[in-house]
Amino acid sequence: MSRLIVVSNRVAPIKGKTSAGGLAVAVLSALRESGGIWFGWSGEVVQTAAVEPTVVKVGRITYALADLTSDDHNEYYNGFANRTLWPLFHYRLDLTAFDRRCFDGYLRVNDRLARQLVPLVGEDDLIWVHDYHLIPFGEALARHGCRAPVGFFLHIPFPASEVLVALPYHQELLRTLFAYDLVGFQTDGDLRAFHDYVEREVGGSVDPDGTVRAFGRTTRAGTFPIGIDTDDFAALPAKAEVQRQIKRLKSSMGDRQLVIGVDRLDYTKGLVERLQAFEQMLETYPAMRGAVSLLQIAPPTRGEVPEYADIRRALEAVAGHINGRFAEFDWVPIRYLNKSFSRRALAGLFRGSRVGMVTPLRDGMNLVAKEYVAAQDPDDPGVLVLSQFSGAARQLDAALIVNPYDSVGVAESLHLALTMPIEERIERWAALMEGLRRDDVAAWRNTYLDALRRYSAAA
Ligand code: ADQ
Repeated sequence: MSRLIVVSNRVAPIKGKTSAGGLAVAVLSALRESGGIWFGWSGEVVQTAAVEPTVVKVGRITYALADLTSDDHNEYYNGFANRTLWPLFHYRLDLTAFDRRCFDGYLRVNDRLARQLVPLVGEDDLIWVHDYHLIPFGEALARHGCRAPVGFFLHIPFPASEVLVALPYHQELLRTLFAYDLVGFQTDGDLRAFHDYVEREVGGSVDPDGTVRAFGRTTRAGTFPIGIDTDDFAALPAKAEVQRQIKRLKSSMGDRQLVIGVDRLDYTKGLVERLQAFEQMLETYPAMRGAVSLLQIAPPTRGEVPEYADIRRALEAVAGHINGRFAEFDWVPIRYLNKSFSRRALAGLFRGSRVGMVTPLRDGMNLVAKEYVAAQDPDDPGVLVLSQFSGAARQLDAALIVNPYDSVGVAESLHLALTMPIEERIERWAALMEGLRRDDVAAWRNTYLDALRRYSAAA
């Protein structure tokens, strides 16, 4: 089997427990199986970046880590990736910064990283590049003489053309996607948006077999929805330490019910709207006051990007307002925690919660939705309330699907979830779980890599 080289902006911690999410789990198991390299940013910001990456070998996996200078970090990471592409691809034109200097920095860093990887690439290697930080990476690899097959997977949504074309350099960016042998998206909706852009904006064409032609170049594009390690996650709540934690959680709740939300603190996750819908539920159904709390876990991320400080302030204000309005001396409606938890701890919290609220305003997939379902007790499962704007909603249609902008509708669904009879909870959960077992992370990885091998052999 060919050796795999995975390229992503960040590389999972080399030592210690993997508290990592979907991408890291998928990548690690693939690399352990076939042996290979994981290449990415070391997380270090230095004065002068080294010419060669630092290479560390652990078992069959070689980690190759490159540093960034502070200009790189500002322009590539904080700038074009997180202040332009992230908001734009999540339909937040109002938060999108347009700065040619940052785009140039993004192209420069992609070029340098690709140049650093090329000497490590062997003849039979297969390269898999991940996410929006690295769209031009494949083209940069080719520029530096790399001839290995290269695929790309976009973890976030691909926006509608009307939104995408607001980016002044959309053509310059999008033509680089055509350097890949295969471009993968999370959902059919994303793929359709890509086809639409190609056909309507740049006069390209799409063949029925998935071949896409534009800019005088050809690539293949397809849908590969990412999954979780379902059986592994489902086994976590049985562990003794998780059992103890669930007991502690339940005794802190008494006979009250818990609704849980777990997200990075990000404006795409619909956190303010979620809290407002919870408030609406307490207003519309007074019997729920004192009977249910929302546990919202949201550790801060991307602290150097100003929009993230804004969302943090907004969330604190709305949580404070709701608690001030409804709390009693022995009950608070919202428990808001700003820290991160291990996978095990999260599994315990999911298991102890009657409802999982996953209500992003836009999300490529959303793995929390899948993890919540996998962690449930098959004999007494909780209910998932899921945004129609998450990629996961395309697969998890036995959840209660909601429009996160409609606080009255979300409040009704939340109430329905909290009062749902056990037979219906079991029926919905079993349907969801069947899909999660079939379309797990191994299926995602294998389907993608098989397609990449096939298309690159045919090219
Ligand atoms: P994210 O935006 O980070 O990922 P998501 O898929 O929900 O969103 O989460 C990724 C992982 O982080 C999950 O495994 C989750 O358990 C973990 N996580 C989230 N909040 C946490 C917390 N408070 N403490 C500990 N762990 C936490 C991007 C895209 C998504 C896409 C994924 C994978 O934005 O749409 O699903 O990549 O493709």
